[in-house]
Amino acid sequence: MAITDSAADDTLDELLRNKARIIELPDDNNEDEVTGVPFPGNHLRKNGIHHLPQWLQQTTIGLFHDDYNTVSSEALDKTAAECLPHLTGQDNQGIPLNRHGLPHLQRKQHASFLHTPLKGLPAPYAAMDASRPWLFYWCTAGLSFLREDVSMYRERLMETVRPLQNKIGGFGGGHGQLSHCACTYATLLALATVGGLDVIDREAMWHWLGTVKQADGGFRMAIGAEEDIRGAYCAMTAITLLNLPLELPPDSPTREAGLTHFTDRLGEWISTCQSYEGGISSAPNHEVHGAYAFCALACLCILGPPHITIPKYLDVDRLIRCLTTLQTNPEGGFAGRTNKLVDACYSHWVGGCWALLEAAVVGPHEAKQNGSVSSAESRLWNREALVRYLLTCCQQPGPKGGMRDKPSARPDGYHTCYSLSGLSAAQNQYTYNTTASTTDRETGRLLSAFNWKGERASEGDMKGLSVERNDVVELVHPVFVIRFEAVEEARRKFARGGFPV
Ligand code: FPP
Ligand code: K
Ligand code: ZN
Repeated sequence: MAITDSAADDTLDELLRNKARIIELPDDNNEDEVTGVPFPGNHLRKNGIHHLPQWLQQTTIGLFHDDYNTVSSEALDKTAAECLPHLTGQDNQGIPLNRHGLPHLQRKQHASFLHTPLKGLPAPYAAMDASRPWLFYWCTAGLSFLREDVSMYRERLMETVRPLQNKIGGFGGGHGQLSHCACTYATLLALATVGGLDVIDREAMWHWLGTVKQADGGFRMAIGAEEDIRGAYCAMTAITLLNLPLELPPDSPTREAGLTHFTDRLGEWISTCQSYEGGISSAPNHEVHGAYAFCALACLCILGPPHITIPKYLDVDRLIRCLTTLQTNPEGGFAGRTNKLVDACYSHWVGGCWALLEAAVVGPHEAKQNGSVSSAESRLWNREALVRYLLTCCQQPGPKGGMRDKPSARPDGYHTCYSLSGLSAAQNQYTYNTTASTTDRETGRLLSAFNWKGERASEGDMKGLSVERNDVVELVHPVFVIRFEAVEEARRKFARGGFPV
């Protein structure tokens, strides 16, 4: 006999009654008069703040949390326990509250945290020698998301990255290191942010990218290195922002396999990274991770308009279902993979997927009723929960500032940059202009990634998200993850294409 819906409901009721553990609440909690749900917000009421959202009032540690303890379940419980006092406002770490009772975004402190590494680093940072371009990107881009002026870093950054650029094209992590797609991507975005793109040898870059393109359509991270989805996204970012020719250079080994363009077999290769779970892995048959979903979606948004390329190469419903499970309960941020912990950096890697997916789902015909972040197609994810996680759990208190993975972690540039871009994704609205051209007729440049529009959070959005104007982050480009102004400058600067420009 088939299980009827009502039988399924009964089973769920039973599970909720018997198995689901209501979160451990602070001492001062009574049941809420209206819902009968234990209400972890009495201390907020004491402060005259009545607003604690429904999802947080009713939250449980996992709907199907059973009594079988594993290393993973214990780590998940420990994380929930360290976050709850912050989420409920019991512990605000001394950060001043906005009028909705959420900690303000500590703009000045986070800016100072990001300026510091750009001025010189202490010896222990030698361990990061192969990742220097990432530090440049996280700090300069993060500062720009806070509307800080970064033009004073232009000359120095140009001089610093000059020796990282190899004669054969591309950038390595440090002096004398092999050119690498990730370092090239990070250097490019940092240079775009400070206005220093002139240092890049575009023609050499084009040749080098021709040596990492593979016959199956993907890209290796470096010559002889692994082929994965990061390579595809990083390489296509460079080709598009710098307006390099889409034709493979004559010396590209891939030409022998019959390929003629960087885009050949690329969408098909990305398809092979979608797993049985619906999520995206670094390469075919690897483990799904939220960060790779962003790389795949952003790369498809470079190849063409989201409503065309995303459904063409991915099963959108199954991807949405998979990413939805990554928003964690009760923290409200995102985890990178199934059964793992919330981490602020996934506010970008997973949080950044929604604008791209929403554009894929909405398409050209169902124009949005209004641009508000509360409109129906925005409900693929809980923006309010992400904002609350970032503002309450991820801000390091005190004058040094910075943002962190979770309360027990120390702040760093990586988590500060991607917390800010995740905040921007949650607070503002990003839409794709389906009527704009997708290719430049003169140069062949792919234009889809330039067709995004950002709209700042409206008064209504801010109220819905419990933030004030000063808690809202700048518009961050949903594909290139730098400010729109920096994308626009790169578009204009290389509009003529060819070598040299
Ligand atoms: C697991 O780390 C993380 C990964 C396997 C992938 C991380 C990938 C990115 C952050 C994206 C890189 C993108 C570009 C463009 C270079 P973990 O086991 O420490 O974390 P987890 O427990 O949260 O999965
Ligand atoms: K992690
Ligand atoms: Zn992280």
